[in-house]
Amino acid sequence: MSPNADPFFPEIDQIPVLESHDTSTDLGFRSYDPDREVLGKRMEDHLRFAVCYWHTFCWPGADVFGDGTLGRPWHSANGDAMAMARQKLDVAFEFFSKLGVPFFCFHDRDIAPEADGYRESAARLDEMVEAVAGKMEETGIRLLWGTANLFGHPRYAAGAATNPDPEVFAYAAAQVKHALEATHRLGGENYVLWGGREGYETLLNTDLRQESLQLGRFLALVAEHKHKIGFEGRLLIEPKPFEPTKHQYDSDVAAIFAFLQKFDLVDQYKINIEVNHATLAGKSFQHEIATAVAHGILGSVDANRGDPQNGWDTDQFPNSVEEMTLAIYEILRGGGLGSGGFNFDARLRRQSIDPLDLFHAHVGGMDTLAESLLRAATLLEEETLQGFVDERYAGWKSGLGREIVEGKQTLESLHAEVATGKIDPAPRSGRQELLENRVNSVLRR
Ligand code: XUL
Ligand code: CO
Repeated sequence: MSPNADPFFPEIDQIPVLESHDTSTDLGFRSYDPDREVLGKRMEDHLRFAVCYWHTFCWPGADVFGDGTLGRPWHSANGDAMAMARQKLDVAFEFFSKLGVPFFCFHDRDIAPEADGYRESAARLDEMVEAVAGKMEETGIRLLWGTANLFGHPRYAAGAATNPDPEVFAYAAAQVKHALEATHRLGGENYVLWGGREGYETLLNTDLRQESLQLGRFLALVAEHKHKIGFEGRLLIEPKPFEPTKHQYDSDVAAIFAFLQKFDLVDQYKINIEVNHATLAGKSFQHEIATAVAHGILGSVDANRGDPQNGWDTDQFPNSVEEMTLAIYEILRGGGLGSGGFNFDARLRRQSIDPLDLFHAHVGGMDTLAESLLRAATLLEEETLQGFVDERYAGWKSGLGREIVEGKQTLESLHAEVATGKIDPAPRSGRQELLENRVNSVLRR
């Protein structure tokens, strides 16, 4: 905190690591222990937790039917915008430190409010980036990723890179150049592009082919600039199928992979997968992770959840060990998140107005993911599933299977072999129920 700032969370010193059955306080970790070794690596280094600046400190608790409920002092309508940004920064770093997370994430506009005109907005960002750098140095907290808000201002109503107006493309390019450089200045480990309004509301006024070319060009320019400035972090694209637009171009992992291939960008981008965006796309989070792992493009995770009865982005904190275990199992099998992490892109419910609710929410999310990591490690160590899968695909490792994938067989040669009568495959059980029981037995331990 700034030397004179009063703590915003005076009741909290540091969230303690407790024994798993300790019920003496609600605000303690029962599964998360940063130093605990899991598969030869510290828990903190597996999970690499990050708090998101936007939901946690910028969102006032408003929805389309009502005003903000959270009443944070820095949300006041008549305060000086930069003074409030500095107060928010103090509170944010107090929170990160007391919670004990190693990382945070931000949009340019989260840390520095937009002013009248580009130059003044950019100057505000520069000023706040230096203030953030000071806080990072003071606390040792690092930046998991930075990003640019290309969806809030009315100029982006019809998209940023995919806007029908090239001047909006130019404005977005300027903003991303600056946010990427700010991320670089702060030692960010990744830079995220979520396609905020890159999509359409109606096909009646939309040229899909043109917008796709624009998006391809934009992503190429960002990759080019990353190399030019020597930013060694990874570029990540975050899929979401709809909301705010009716259809978003980066709808899911498979759609982005196809897009990256078309524009020859597969080596430049990885994916930031958000749990509830997978749900909205009609996929499980496990599916999205497994698809990214299969294509070698898994980057990072935005951890939250939706509500099974609601079709919108409720951004609730994760609380299902069952769901997260299977996803983390896929992450571990794929070799982990590398320089990615678990960012809590999650917000409180509108009625959770006590500042301490922020701690309850994050502690619950961190414990859920830590417990899931432990269960996933067991699935891996005990080969609960892998042995069966290996055996199921063993035919592809040698003989006929290997010849097929290595291109040594043709339709004609395969036809000839089948016609001899030597090939007559017998169906085998997929054993789904048995495997589900095995997973449940690990979850119940
Ligand atoms: C929106 C969303 C964003 C991105 C960053 O649904 O998830 O907050 O994570 O722009
Ligand atoms: Co997100």
